[in-house]
Formats: sequence, structure tokens, C-alpha cells
Amino acid sequence: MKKILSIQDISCFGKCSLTIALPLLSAMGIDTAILPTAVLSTHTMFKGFTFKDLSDQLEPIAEHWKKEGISFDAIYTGYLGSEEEIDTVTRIVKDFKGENTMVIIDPVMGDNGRLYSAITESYAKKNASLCSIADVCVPNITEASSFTGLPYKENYSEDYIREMLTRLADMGTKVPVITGVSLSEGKIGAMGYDKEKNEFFSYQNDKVAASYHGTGDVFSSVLAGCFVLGKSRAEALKIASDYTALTIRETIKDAEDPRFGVAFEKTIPALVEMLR
Ligand code: PXL
Repeated sequence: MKKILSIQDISCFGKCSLTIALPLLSAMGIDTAILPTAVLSTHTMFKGFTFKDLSDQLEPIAEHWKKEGISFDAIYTGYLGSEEEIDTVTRIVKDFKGENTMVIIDPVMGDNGRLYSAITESYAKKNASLCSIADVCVPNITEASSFTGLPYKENYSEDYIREMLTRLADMGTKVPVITGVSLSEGKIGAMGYDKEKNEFFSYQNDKVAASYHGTGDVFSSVLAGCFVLGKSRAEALKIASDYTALTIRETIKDAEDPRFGVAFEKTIPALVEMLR
């Protein structure tokens, strides 16, 4: 069985990060180890959340695994709470990165043209340097704009996305993939670039008019899973995009507070089917 390590926080309520990655990657038939960076009562879109930093646990846990001879086919990181945590995670990624270990970084920093309130310029710089050692990074347009210095745009051409991807690749990521890319009216999906092959790839499906917290984590988890399972880039983008759209459509049917997240529990059987 393929083995993946996911390094992210646990938000105890309001599905996101590890509470999405763990069930989805397990459902995809991947042995999923976790390195919880922090425990929060909820994700940060709620007011008054608690936050217990677990940074000092990460290296001791990783060292124990090393002693046990544990290794991974892939490492997938998401939201990281501080600059120090990015430093620690960078060290752990470098330490566990074997010749065939795929490193997938989702540099969670913001959305819709705005970085989350806690994100500083030096945090963003550190995150960019973590992405530079990745095989695959999956920023949205807001995050890619912060990394590349290109201005954030709501309306853009395919060339704007290509320029962002080329710059991300020049910064070091082998295969950057930008999420939330709309290449025509009413459509949304993702576009990627393989520097080695000098090839762009993209997938678009119908835009669903609703916004729920955690959809980026659903997309990244499934994309990471597909890459680890050896799906082609085209298949991986299609499965991750179709599954995310299906899950949003399913969530709308029984709509709750958007901060509560998406109803991926209902669509897990469909995900398993998509992988056949
Ligand atoms: O969904 C990304 C995410 C993960 N973890 C925490 C968050 C967020 C986004 O807001 O707050 C704690």
C-alpha cells in the first residue's frame, strides 16, 4: 500500500486540514500517517478559537519514525501556523525526502485576493521557499500572486495563469498547479505546468455558485492522493476537480453554515468509484 504523511493542524470542528485529508486519503486506499502541527477548537474562520501549538512535538515524532525505519511515498503539507513551524516542517520534509518521495505542498495563506489576517510578508517568503523544494505545489491565485509578485486579478487571461506557473516553476517547484482558475464564463478548475516537459495542463468544469470552507483542502487532498496512486496529471486534475464540485453540490442540498465545511462523507463512495 502507498504511504503518505500529511502535516497539517487538527481543527476539532469545522472540517478542514487533517479532518479532511485523513478520511479522504484513507478512502483512496492510501496508508495515511499524520503529523498534527496544532490542535484548534475550530478553524480560524470562527471567532474565539483555541490554539495549542504542537511544534515542539514534530521533530521528536519524526525522529521516532526514523529510528523505526518508517518511510513515505509522499509528504503532503497544508496550513502551517507560524514561521517557526514552516522551518520545522522544511527540515522534516528534507529529512524524509527519499529519491522516490513525492513532496506536495499546499501553501494555505488566503483566498479571494486577501491573505488571512495572521499572514505576514516574511511568513509568505518562508512558505515560498518551502514550495521551492516541492515536486508539486497547489496555490490558489491569491497565494500564487503573493509568491510571484504578479498583481492579483479577478478577470484574467490564460496567459496570466501561464506566467504565474512559469514563475512558480522558476522559483523551484517541479510541477506547480494553480487552483480556482476560471478560463471561461461559468467554468472553474485548475491549471498546471511541468517544467521538465515544458507542458501546461488544465481541467475545467461547471462552476457551482456556493462557497464552503475546506473545499481547497478537499481538492488538494484528492490531487495528492491521485498523484501518489500514479494517476496521470490529466486524470488527477479531473478527479480532484470533479470530486470537489460533486461534494459542493451535495453540500448545497442540505445547506448548513458555510464554516461547517462540506459534506464529503456523502461523496466518499463516488470518490472510490472515480478511482476505478
Ligand atoms: O482550510 C485551510 C485551513 C486549515 N486550517 C486552519 C484554517 C484554515 C483556513 O482558514 O484556519 C486552522
